[in-house]
Amino acid sequence: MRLDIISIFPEYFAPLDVSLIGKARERGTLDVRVHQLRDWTHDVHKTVDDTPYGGGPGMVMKPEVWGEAIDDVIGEGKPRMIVPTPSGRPFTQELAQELAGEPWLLFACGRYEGIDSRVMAEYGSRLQVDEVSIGDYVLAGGEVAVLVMVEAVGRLLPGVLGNVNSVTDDSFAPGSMQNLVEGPVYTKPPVWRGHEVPGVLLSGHHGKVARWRRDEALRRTVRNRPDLAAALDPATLDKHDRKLLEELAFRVGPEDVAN
Ligand code: 6GU
Repeated sequence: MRLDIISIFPEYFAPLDVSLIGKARERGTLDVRVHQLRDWTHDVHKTVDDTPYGGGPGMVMKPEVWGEAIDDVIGEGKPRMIVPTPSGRPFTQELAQELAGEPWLLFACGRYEGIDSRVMAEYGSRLQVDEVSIGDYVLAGGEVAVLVMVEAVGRLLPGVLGNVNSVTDDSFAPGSMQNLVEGPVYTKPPVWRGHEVPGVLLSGHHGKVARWRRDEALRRTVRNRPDLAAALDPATLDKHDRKLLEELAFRVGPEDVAN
């Protein structure tokens, strides 16, 4: 997969040299190219922004420099273009899976109040363009959001993760324990500072271990993600699940307020 990233802070992407993504780049699984937007300015100050039409706070990134940069980076090619912005569609595991199936992604990182909207209109008529948000909070720029997306997408590429199962076990992966977050995990030693590993995990009884893990996943989902718990499909719950949810004073059903 080829990834192009255009930003006024290319240094932000140094982490892509390390860990799983760095290894994938060394192997050639990932071809990551980071570009300095200011290389496409023509003035001595390398200006990339200007005041917003209609007034208001902050600055808007100028369309001309973005147009020249994107034209040069893509040439005759047609990458899928991702524009990180807090006003975008939510970045989810489903979108990560979809992006992992693309041969070429172009990330256009805005700073300030965003990029002149005509840039998205222009390329939206030639490429698939998605404005994407990584969550309900505001970052100073799209760079960190792009790091998040590249890591989430990169680990899904064939051969990037050592263990194929670590992808299918993901909390939000299709076919994992649907709509449940994962429960706690333990390794040796069996007792640490007086805290014991739950005995069932040492029992060697696979059925009991699986049941315990599901119980813990349900507990944690109710406690930390009442939104996911409220959306549980009753058809995916067995009698044991229902009993546990009852004990947690959690009712499944449309009328119920979370918790
Ligand atoms: Cl993608 N960009 C910025 N600047 N802030 C965000 C975001 C993106 N997603 C959530 N907050």
